Amino acid sequence: MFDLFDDTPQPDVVWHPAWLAPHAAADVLARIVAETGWRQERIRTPGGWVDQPRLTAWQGDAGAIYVYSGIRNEPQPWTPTVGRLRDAISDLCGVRFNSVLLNRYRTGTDSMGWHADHEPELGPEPVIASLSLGVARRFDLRHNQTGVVRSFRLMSGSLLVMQGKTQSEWRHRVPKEPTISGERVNLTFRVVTTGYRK
Ligand SMILES: O=C(O)CCC(=O)C(=O)O
Ligand SMILES: [Mn+2]
Repeated sequence: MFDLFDDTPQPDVVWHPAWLAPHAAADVLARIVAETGWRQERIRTPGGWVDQPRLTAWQGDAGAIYVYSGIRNEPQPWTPTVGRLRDAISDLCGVRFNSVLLNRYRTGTDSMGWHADHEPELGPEPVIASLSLGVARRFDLRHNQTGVVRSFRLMSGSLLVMQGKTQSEWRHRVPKEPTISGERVNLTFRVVTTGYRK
């Protein structure tokens, strides 16, 4: 509920908790799991190379190359289901998304650590639309300056649009929840400047 006297920081997000109905979200999840070319990427840590704790895929328009954590992502072509979601979510947001990162959290022990999506090819105030499918997981946003944390429970079919200074002034993560056994797939639709990376 809005509190007129609460001046603690709030991230610039728009949340649609039930953008897709549960049955539609389940149908979309099954299609995306089957259509996608999932990859197990490895990342360098102080202790050596390790598997990322999730599977990923990058789809987009030709030339929408995205580099993060030292991984160069050449886009795979849009699959039919993801292309339809891109069109609907682009209409909703008034932004023509040209790429999407798919993350597949196989169980509650798959996760994503604190980070911001602030690579230069995303521009200074990116609009990133995050669609969740499958088991509900916690999503935390932490304000860089104050440490204030805002938590969401991202349910199947929910759409969280991050915009404005959400990437420059906040970090976000999907923490491990070892008691959860179900699978979750998340899609973050993005606009990357094409031609930025060769
Ligand atoms: O799985 C999520 O909800 C977040 C994914 C995310 O932060 C990302 O893809 O950059
Ligand atoms: Mn992110």
